Amino acid sequence: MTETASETAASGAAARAPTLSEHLGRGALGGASSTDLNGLLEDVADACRSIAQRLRRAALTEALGLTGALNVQGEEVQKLDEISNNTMIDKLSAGGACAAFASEELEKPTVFEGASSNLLVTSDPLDGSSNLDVAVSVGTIFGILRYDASVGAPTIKNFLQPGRRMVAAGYAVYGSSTVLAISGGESVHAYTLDPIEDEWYLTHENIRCKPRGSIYSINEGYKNRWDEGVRNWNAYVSADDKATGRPYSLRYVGSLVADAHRTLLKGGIFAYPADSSSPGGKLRLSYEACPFAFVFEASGGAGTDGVRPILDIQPERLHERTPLVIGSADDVAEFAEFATGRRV
Ligand code: P6P
Repeated sequence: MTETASETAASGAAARAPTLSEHLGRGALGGASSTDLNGLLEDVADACRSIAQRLRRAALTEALGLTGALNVQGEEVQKLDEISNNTMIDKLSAGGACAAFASEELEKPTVFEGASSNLLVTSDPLDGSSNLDVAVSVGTIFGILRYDASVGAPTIKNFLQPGRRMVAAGYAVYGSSTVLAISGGESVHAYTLDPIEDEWYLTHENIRCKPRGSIYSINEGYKNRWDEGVRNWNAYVSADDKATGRPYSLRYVGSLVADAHRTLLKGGIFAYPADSSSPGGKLRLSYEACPFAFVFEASGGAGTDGVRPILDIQPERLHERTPLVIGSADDVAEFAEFATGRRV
């Protein structure tokens, strides 16, 4: 006989958390919930589950190191970048819920012929891969858009939509545990992969980013490249002033997903500003900045290019870069005051 939830609880066994699939079916995405979008997210989650498995065994299967190729950005491609990208393509193609896939690893989007879908996925399949050889947390980042399928097969132009038009976004962080965070724009939920059952279970329901934190995250090694406003902000957050909770602690993993996930859960601010060597910023607008800005705004936080909301920026090119500042709303607003010179 199947125990009721109260009987399960009475027996001392905690009621099992819902799986990702169950939670999506109960409307985890809020107003964005729909059969096709829920199905696509399950395909993305399947891809992240497979990527997690490959990462854990990479050193044992000679999957670490470089392929010897350069990607469209001119960056060296790690074997696991290629494996992760192919895993995403295979899972999205098999799922049939995605019309086309744009990726950091692909110059142009991959169109899935015959898919009866108007959903587009844009992704960095394995962000932070330069950290793989030293077993530091890395991640997968994704954003989901819709396009007008009446115009026929999607083209690169269909991806060039402001992040505000995304219908869902999220990321997986492959760290001390494997956590998948998703948002439909109204809330953010995160699921932890049970490595024994190989199943995603809800572990962080309705994540809220606190209005102000006490951690800042930036590569201070570049401070001589920053403009004056950023240097003034950096001096402010690291100054000793107990009354205003300063200095903040500095935490910088050098892996966007790890730094962003910590900022979402603990509050504070992550900044990768423009600098003299990267005048347009380093991080990519469509498949790194937009998904995180979407998630942070849905959690009550903020995401800007230092001044403007990331989600309001109209992309001109698929692999366009941008400065990125994400985190607690008050911390992000304070950064903008320094960046614009309103505070010194
Ligand atoms: P830097 C990793 O290479 C990455 O793309 C992001 O994951 C990370 O936030 C950033 O670059 C780190 O860059 O210049 O501080 O090493």
